Amino acid sequence: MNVQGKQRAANTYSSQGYVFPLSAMGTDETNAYRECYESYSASIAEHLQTHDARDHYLWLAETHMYLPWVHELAVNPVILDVIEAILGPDLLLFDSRWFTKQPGDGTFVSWHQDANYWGLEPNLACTAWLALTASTVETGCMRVVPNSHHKTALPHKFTDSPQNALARGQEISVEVDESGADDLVLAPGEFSLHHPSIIHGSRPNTSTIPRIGIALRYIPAQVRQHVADPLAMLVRGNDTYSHFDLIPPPTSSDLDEIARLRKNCVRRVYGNLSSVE
Ligand SMILES: O=C(O)CCC(=O)C(=O)O
Repeated sequence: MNVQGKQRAANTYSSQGYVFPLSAMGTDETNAYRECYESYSASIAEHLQTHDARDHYLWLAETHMYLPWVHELAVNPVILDVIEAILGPDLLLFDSRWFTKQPGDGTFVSWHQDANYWGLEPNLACTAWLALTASTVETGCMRVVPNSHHKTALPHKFTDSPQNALARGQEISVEVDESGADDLVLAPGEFSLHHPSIIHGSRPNTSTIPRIGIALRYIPAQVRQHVADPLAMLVRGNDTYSHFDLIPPPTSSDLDEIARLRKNCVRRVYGNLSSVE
């Protein structure tokens, strides 16, 4: 993307709270990553089948910390260039999460604002949502309420639908006017960016193909996170603030090492939420 394209994307993001579609990679590269995802997903199929969507984070969150190919996706230069235009040159990745919906599995995401439960100060972050398969109205693409990032934080409640992909079923507890909601339709290899305060969610997959995408959450190095032992990965520039413990990019393809890292990372990030199997 050229300089003007990046600046246009950054301006749209700042005025309406999201921007899409942006192209991260071509068909061959996208297919190669989709195969990586499918092979990983086959290796954890038993867990995904025997656990509700709300518990899938145990295998689908923070994979950039333990799977080298996900780290590669997270440092895609096209994505990082636009994020840099928005957040500046020193970038950390503090969270990632695959959001997969199989045809007819009912998985959805309730209306929520990410900022509400991230504990970031200041509230500076940007999520890139990268599609490996078509993310359409039928497959259950993300939906956002335009300009809602200008609103103050809305009250949320925890809900307990097993098909809500959010670990605690976080949901805005006042009425959301979804009449003007925008569908973030993406082709494979495209991504959207959304602001931490934008109201967003998604409906179930009513199509015959899986929807596979990953949310990659970036912050500038000066941000603090008010949680015990904050953990992040430096993905561009320098971190002169040391507000986070920095985890190095994963390099091992040894399955035992991957399993050990997964448990450590997920326990560290989600420790007080659930026991990590
Ligand atoms: O993938 C989805 O449907 C929702 C994603 C989401 O809530 C997020 O990235 O914050």
